[in-house]
Amino acid sequence: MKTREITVGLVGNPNCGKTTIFNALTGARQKVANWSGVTVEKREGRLKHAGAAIRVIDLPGIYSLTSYSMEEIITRDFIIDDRPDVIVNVVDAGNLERNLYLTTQLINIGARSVIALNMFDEAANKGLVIDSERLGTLLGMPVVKTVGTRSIGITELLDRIVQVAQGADETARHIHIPFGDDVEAEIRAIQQKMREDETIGKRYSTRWLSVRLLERDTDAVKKLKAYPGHETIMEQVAKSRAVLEKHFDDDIETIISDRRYGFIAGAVRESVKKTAPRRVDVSDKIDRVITNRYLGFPILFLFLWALFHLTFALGEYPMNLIESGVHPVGLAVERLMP
Ligand SMILES: Nc1nc2c(ncn2[C@@H]2O[C@H](COP(=O)(O)OP(=O)(O)OP(=O)(O)O)[C@@H](O)[C@H]2O)c(=O)[nH]1
Ligand SMILES: [Mg+2]
Repeated sequence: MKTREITVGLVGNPNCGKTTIFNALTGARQKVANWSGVTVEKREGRLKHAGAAIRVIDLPGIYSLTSYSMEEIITRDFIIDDRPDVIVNVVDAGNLERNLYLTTQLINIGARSVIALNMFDEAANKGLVIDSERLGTLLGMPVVKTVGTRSIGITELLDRIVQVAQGADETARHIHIPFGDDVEAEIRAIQQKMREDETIGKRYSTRWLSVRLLERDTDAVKKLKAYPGHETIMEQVAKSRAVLEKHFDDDIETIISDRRYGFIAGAVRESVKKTAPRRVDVSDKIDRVITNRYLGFPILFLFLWALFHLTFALGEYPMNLIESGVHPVGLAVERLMP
C-alpha cells in the first residue's frame, strides 16, 4: 500500500531557527520560490523517513497568528487553508514564555503539532533545565529537544512527525486552553449559534472561530461572512464582548491574552527549573565588575599595589638565600687573599 505524502509546515517566532531546522531536515533537496503574489520567500523540500514520504515547508517567522502583517497572513492561511498534516512549532528554548504564546494559538486551532525545542544548547548555558516530557504532556504535543546548527534531535523529530501524522503518538492529544468560566460561557454561547449551520463546524473548529471573533479578528469575520447565518452569530459576538468588557473593565483582547499567558506561566512553572548558569556567565560577571567605569581603576591600582608588595615579600627568600651563599664564598676568598 502506498501511503500519502505527509505535509509538514515549520512555524515559529522570528529567528528561532526554522530555516536551520529546515536545512537539517531536507539537506540539499529543496526548492526556493515566492509565496503567490508576494515577495516573501517560500522554501520547500522533500525527504523520506521510516518509510514515509515527507514534504516540508519553511514559513516566515511570526509572533502571533493574527492577521496584521504579511508574514502572519501567509502563515495562518497556510495552516487554515492548506491544512498541513503536522505543524512543527519551532520554539527557542531560551525564550520559552514568549515563544509559547504562538503555541497557545496553534492549540486553539487544533492543528496537530510537534514542538522542536530548539537552541537547546543556549538554554542549557543559561542554566535552564527543561522537562520536555512534562511540557509535552501539558501542551498535548510531543516536545523534542533540538540543536539545529548541529543537527541534534533531528531523527527523533522525524520519528515524532511520522507518529503524529499517523495518529500514533501517545503525547499528542487535543487540549483546550482554559480561558476561565466567564469567557468560556461566552465562547459556548457563540458556538451554539454557529452550530445552527452544520457546514461551519465541518470547515473550522467552532471554538477557534469563536475566540477569534471575540478577539475582533477581521479575517475571521471575513471567513464567517461566507455563511448565511453570519449576522445572528455576529450579534451574539457583540453581546458576549459587551458582557465581558463590562465585567472586567478591560478590552477583550487583553483579557484573552492574559489568560493565554496564565496558562503558559503554569506550564513553565511545572516543567522548567533554573539552575546556576554555566561558568561562562560567572566569568562574564567578573569581567563586568573589573571593567566597570568607576571600579575599574581602583581595582587596577589595588592589584598593582598588591603585586608590588608581593614582589618584595617573596623576593626576600631568594635574597636571603643568595646572601647566605655569597657570604661563605666571601670569607673563603678573604682567607685566601694575602
Ligand atoms: N546556538 C544555536 N544557534 C542556532 C540554533 N538553531 C539556529 N541557530 C542560529 O540562529 C540564527 C537564526 O536561525 P534561522 O534558522 O535563520 O532562524 P529562522 O527562524 O529561520 O529566522 P526567520 O526566518 O528570520 O524567522 C542563525 O544564526 C542560526 O545559526 C541552535 O539550535 N543553537
Ligand atoms: Mg527563516
